[in-house]
Amino acid sequence: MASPNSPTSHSATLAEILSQPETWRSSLLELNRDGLLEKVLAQTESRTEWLFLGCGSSFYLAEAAAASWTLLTGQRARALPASEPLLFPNAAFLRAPNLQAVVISRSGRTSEALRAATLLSREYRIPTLGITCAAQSALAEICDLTIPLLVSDEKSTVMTRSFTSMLLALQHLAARKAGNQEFPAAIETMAGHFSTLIHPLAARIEAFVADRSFADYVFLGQGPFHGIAREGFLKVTEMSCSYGQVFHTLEFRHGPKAIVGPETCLTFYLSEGSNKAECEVLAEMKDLGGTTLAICNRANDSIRRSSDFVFELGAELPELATLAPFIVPSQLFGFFTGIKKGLNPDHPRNLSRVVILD
Ligand code: F1P
Repeated sequence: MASPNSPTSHSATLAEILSQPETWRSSLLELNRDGLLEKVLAQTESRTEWLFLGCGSSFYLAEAAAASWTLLTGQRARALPASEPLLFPNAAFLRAPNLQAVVISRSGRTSEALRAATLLSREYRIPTLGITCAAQSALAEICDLTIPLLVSDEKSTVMTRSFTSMLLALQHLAARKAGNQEFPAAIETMAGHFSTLIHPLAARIEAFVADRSFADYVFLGQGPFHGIAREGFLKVTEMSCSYGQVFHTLEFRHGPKAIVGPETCLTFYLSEGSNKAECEVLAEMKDLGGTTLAICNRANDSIRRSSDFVFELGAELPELATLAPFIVPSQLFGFFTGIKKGLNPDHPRNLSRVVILD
């Protein structure tokens, strides 16, 4: 890991990535404080369809949250970029009965997120729940109720611990709504377990990146892992200005695999539920000569044979509790790839921390 005077030793982004296990614990304490969670559950009790909205990382968070919501509660849930209801309101199906909106924004200031919250609340009379990492945000002024996770805020431009903390909070809310006592305890277990893995993982990723260079990056995930694959792509693109693409894992066979060669870096976010089908794609891409990273909870011989890099979480957990830790290898991969390319992930090229429109 970083020597005292290397560019990484003072990086806020790296420090925030490495702080995630502790931050997850603190943000869940914040969520449970002052009866906020109970208040949200009471206010949304009658809502039966959920629409998660956000921009950039917050949209990919919305995708992972929506899939988690349906799997945990059995209710219909979907995700849209905040721009969609603004530009195509009729396609966003805003008149669905008992619709509840959840607007996700780390800053609570992104123009599209604020405009979407206003449109849904004021024009369509849809109850809106905000979730943010900022205090006294414009989002909280608009939404009926807002979950503030202030301990998860960041100095970094790119979203890292804010993404995973808000995802865990929304999963926790879904589990509580479903009367699932196991999931909240599982998150605590996961955070404790992951805190023992994150530093060695960072060292391994830094070494792996140092030894290789790639022409392009592919991120593959199914079901609730697809939103994580989308965020993995964005992390590597934002921090290292690299070209990436995202697919549902099995979709990659249907044409895009034409690009695979030694300079193609493929990251697989392997579920447990459809592990066999996903591992068949992994083995096939290895045979095509691609460089493969497997992010999984349990590795087996087949995964190890087909992977150049394996991250095995190795914990007895409900599958959804693995989504947050599974994004961390890609956060680290994007960071160290950016450093290797002489970039500064704390100040990513062309990006601002918040997109404010006129
Ligand atoms: C959303 C966002 C981030 C992106 C960049 C610009 O911010 O698009 O996803 O990484 O930081 O802003 P927010 O609405 O969650 O504050």
